[in-house]
Amino acid sequence: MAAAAPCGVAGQCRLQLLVLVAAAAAGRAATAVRGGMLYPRESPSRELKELGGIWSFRADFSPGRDAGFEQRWYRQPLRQTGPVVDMPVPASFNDITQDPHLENYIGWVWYEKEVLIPQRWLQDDLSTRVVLRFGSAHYYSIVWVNGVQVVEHEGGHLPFEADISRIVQRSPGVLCRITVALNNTLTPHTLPPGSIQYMNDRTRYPKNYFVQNTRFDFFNYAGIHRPVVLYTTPSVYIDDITVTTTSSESVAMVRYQISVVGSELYSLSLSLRDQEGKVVATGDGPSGELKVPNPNLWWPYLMHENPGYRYFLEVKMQAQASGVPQEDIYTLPVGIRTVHVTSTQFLINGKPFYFHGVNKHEDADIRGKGLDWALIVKDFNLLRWLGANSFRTSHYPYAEEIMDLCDTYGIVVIDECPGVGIKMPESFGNKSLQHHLVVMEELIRRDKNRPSVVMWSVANEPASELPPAAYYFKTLIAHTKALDPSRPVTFVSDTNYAVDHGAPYVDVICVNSYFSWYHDPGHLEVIPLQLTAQFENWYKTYQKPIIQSEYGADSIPGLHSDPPAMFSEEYQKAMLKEYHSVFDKKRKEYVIGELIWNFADFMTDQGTTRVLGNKKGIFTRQRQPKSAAFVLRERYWKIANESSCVPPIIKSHILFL
Ligand code: BDP
Repeated sequence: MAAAAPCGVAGQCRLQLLVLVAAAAAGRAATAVRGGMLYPRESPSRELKELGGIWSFRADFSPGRDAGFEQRWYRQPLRQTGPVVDMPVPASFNDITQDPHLENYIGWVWYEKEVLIPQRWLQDDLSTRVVLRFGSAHYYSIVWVNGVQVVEHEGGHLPFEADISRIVQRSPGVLCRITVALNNTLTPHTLPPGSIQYMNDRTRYPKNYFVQNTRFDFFNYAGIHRPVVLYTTPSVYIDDITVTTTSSESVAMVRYQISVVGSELYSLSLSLRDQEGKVVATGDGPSGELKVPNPNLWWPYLMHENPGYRYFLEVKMQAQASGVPQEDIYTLPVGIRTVHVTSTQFLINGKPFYFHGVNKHEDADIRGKGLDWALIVKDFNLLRWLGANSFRTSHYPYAEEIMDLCDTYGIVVIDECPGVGIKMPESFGNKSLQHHLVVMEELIRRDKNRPSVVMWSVANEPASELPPAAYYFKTLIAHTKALDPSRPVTFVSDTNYAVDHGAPYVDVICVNSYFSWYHDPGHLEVIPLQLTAQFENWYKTYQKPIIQSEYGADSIPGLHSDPPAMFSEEYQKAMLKEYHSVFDKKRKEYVIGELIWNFADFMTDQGTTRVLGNKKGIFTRQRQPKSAAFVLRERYWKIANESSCVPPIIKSHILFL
């Protein structure tokens, strides 16, 4: 990625400084994440207003990318500061215009939307709390409402919000102006990390030329990627709910913990309803246990005829605030399931679970990483057509809307944080680690109640052979387990088993390998030997179950070659089959899963090994199947049907789908 930065040395410094100063400040403020991050849902006490659509947009092309701050663009309508363009939200900004400078832009961009706050939200003198929430924005965000800064957040892929009640109360009836400054610069201490490289050789580069270097293999799309909403709660409100579940054959326990903000004087009542709306358990108080007789467990797709069963926990809070009665109601979907790991198995509800699934990306033409309902539903239909029961959120947390559908359909998730491309030694220092801990806190706060999430992944392919990786992963994994003792933790490794300093701390070994692709290219015949040795070495060293968390080959749809040659559809198929024959031997022992790289082709930086992106998808970027998709489909359905847990009815789904 390259961008001309027409600025002097001072300007160059300012560009980096803005990010670094802001990031450091956020790190200090947020070492422990405060408050809950409940997904905004309407209820009798809560209203919701979506702010998606067209926003005003301006990239700051000034020398130091800092004109917006110097001229305080947030103080006035953005259009009065200079030329603006229309920008869709949610979407990445990169591919929306015809301007190549914007596609590869690095630095601050500005978004703005004017919204009318419903009169009734302002009528009751602050007993209605108005919250502005961003599902995610990449990477560093500062938000103002009517010129007043309300929140600052580091990191894409995770939500953040601000209570804006006081600001909107001040000017009822007037359009409320939301301004967002967003910076996509990645530094050695961001997640993912990156570095800005200034090209100072004036014989080869124009003045002030710099590039953003990264060590990950997807395009660093930026923008307001997920829904922006305004929602209300009473001023005394349900801030957070945590549930964990245990079960035996005839009874399940749903343990809960609830935090309320705004008053010490409140009462809580809970009722758990089944899918028919029947109350199956009730409770009260901020913590306790609900006993569910004859529970319907949450089962993965293809493991049960009714996968993804969820109960609904209605939490009702009643309080007095300044003598005025207040009531807040929030309903949380709850799946009852357990997860256990042994030295050879991954158990869901006590039954062995084999991950036959995919790795994905949030990626599509035009919208980049922006949330798109049509794409989301299409992808779930393709996953189910394929017979995939799981995916890893490679390489960052996916939208909450996607996670909801995983819960609903029973698609099992390995939930990965944006710890991808951690290769530089300085990215293993304390500053990076502190931020990584905060990111795990934010991720767990967001996804802790999701039955689909069965394991956390704290990183993908870090340089775990470096000595500081030992302390880094020991601390990171211990922190993750302390935050959520109910789920196993892993990270995904491509380091040699003998020198991996992080592997001692994981519950499940996740290994990526590209035999006959990046190593011994074209030599499919080496796969059985090398893959068998890979599994045996890891198992001998750690006695932990293993997931093949990535394997794959690029193929250009329509490119054919027999005998198979690299980049043809035949080669991709042949490579999969060689891997599968080893999986079939080792899954009888301790291999507990296989996740293809990748579900669909996706965009990357330009490079000599990428042809308009990474082509290891079994579907094209437009979601059309390559030949490999049919190989995988046959295999996944066969595995599902062989499993003793699958009742015959599942078989008929093959015809249906
Ligand atoms: C793996 C990375 C993944 C890449 C893939 C590839 O984890 O992000 O896209 O290789 O090169 O090493 O296709």
